[in-house]
Amino acid sequence: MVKFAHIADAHLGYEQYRLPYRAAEFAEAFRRAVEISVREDVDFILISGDLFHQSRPSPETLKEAIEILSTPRDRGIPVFAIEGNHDRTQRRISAYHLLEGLGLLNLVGLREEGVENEHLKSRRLGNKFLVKGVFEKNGESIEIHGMRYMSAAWLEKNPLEGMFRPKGDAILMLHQGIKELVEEMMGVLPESQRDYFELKLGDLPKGYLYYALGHIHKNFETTYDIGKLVYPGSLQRWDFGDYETRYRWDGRAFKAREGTRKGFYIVEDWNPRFVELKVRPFVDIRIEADEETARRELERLGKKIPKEAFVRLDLKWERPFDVSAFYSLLPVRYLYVRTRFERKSRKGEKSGEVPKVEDYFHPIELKAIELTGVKKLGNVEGVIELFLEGEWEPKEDGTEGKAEEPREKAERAEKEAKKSPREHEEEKVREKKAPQKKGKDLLAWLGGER
Ligand SMILES: [Mn+2]
Repeated sequence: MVKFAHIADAHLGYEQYRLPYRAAEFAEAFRRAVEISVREDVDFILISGDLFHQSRPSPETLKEAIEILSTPRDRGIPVFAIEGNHDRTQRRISAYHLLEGLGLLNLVGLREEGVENEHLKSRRLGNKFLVKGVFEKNGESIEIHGMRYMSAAWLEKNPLEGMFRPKGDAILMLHQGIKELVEEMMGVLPESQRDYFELKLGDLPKGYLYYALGHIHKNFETTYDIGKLVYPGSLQRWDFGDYETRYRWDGRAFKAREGTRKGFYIVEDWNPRFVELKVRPFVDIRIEADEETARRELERLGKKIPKEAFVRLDLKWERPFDVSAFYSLLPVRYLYVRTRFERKSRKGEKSGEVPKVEDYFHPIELKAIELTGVKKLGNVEGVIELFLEGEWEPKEDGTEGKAEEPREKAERAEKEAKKSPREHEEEKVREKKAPQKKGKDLLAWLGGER
């Protein structure tokens, strides 16, 4: 009877949202997964790709990986690994080779040179070597086949069935998305993980007892042919689509929905058991309501949300309102406010008539939209100028604002914006306790994106 751990997508070194402490948390999750596996006395550990977030991990990240993987090595627990799309390299030597040289893991897959040792065996395949893992215990032998992430184009030319054939009890490790399974998961896949597939289910060679997959960051398990097929998912939450809890406003109340668990697998006698890890909670909130309702309801909801949570707040209403106060309603570790304010059609308007954008916005508002656009935050300086220079007065429905010569002002602001191109598209989120920026309220009004 064999017992092993299956870990995937640890993403060591990932400073999520540019927060160094998130990289520490990704490392911590991996450390706990390995420690639990060792404590459970597994026979071996599988790492199904994306151990690192980048193909060239920093010395600090490498040091962490070495420290964590030293425990199983010192206990004589072999680790078998494949490279993922994040950490594979086009060069001959990757960080995995370095770890292998230190006796910390065994790299399975296509390699330039053959390897023959206690845990690895090779056979020629064209001008390369296909290296497989071998684990023996009490006369029982298990083969661990697999290879690193490959593109859809490569896989089309090199069908897996031609390369992998199970012999006896065998495991197949791959770091790929599979069309049918991705489609099945679609509903709750992290947002950045949609349409991630290079294979169809039928492309998988049959006859393996366990398909140890990686790449899809959501935990998922099913069966294929005679075996179990498992994606453990990433060890930490990947984005706000990968939430722990989601709240949607239905017009009267927030409806809560639980997201996916985070963790890895311990497989005993070919039966996978999920081991949940307590990780940083991500909460995704969406509300479409007026300012007063949104304030009241978020204040109430805020009491239910853990202080250490990362929260995305999606606000939508038909007129803009000041969202700066919302930061104090949700006293969490990290808050990202996303706003969409769209005016609905006015009363008395003939249906079927296409409304003109000029009917809804003050010229300065229009210019502001043009300046900022989507993700053009570098122009925010220009927008601030635009508003701070006065004469700005919100335009009530159907009435004109009092701004004089808005076009000239807008043009001047645009020039200002071009003079000071700043780093944009990043730091869209204001972290709790971050220094308050000048013009904060205005920016919050404009999109809450800083
Ligand atoms: Mn990954």
